[in-house]
Amino acid sequence: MVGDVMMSAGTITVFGALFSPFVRKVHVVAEEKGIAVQALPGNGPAASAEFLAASPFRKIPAMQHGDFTLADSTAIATYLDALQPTPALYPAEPKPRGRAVFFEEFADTVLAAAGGKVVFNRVVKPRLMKMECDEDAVSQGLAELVPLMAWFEGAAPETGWLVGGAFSIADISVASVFTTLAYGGVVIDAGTHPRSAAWLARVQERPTWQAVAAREAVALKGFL
Ligand SMILES: N[C@@H](CCC(=O)N[C@@H](CS)C(=O)NCC(=O)O)C(=O)O
Repeated sequence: MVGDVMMSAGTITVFGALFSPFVRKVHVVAEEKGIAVQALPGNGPAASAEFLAASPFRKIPAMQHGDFTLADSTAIATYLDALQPTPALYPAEPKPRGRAVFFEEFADTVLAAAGGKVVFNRVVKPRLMKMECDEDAVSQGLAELVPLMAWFEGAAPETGWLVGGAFSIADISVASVFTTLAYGGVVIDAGTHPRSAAWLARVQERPTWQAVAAREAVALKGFL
């Protein structure tokens, strides 16, 4: 929830643009938990002292909660899950918990790295940096995505969520990377990847996701 709706955890400040899968992940986690978010810009020539204090390596997202600061989406999601335990987004049982973190890592490392080559070159470079798209890098990213998306199609559930029957950080993390990939023209083909496409639609239909998507549309107006 955004704005003046005060919950028990109070308001957190999240630095960074919602275009980033890692920033979106943190916003959705907060939304699921009813934690109010103040969204502020992250890195750049005019980076604030507050952002720099929260993010030692100038990466987004970073977070401030009172006098506590933290960087990295997984660290922030873990913090928020402990701060506001319901609904739990990291399963408590050992096997689903491990599996959920595995999906989170899949999203944040291999999937984001491959997809990032496409999105960075097709969107960030031309629109933000006024640089030319490197088509070779795009082709490499697209080629790397093929086996990853094939694997994910086998892992995606026919119904419900990725891990243990409950919506979790696994769903948020992977869906957030696919959402950013769509900005770069990488859209899951429902014909060849029906389970993945249906699962992504389920995630993106959630009211919490929709709330963040509405803020994202406003924040990115004029950029995309
Ligand atoms: N593992 C980090 C990754 C953060 C990250 O790489 N963010 C990118 C934006 S998507 C960034 O800040 N890039 C700017 C840079 O590398 O200087 C997380 O989950 O938060």
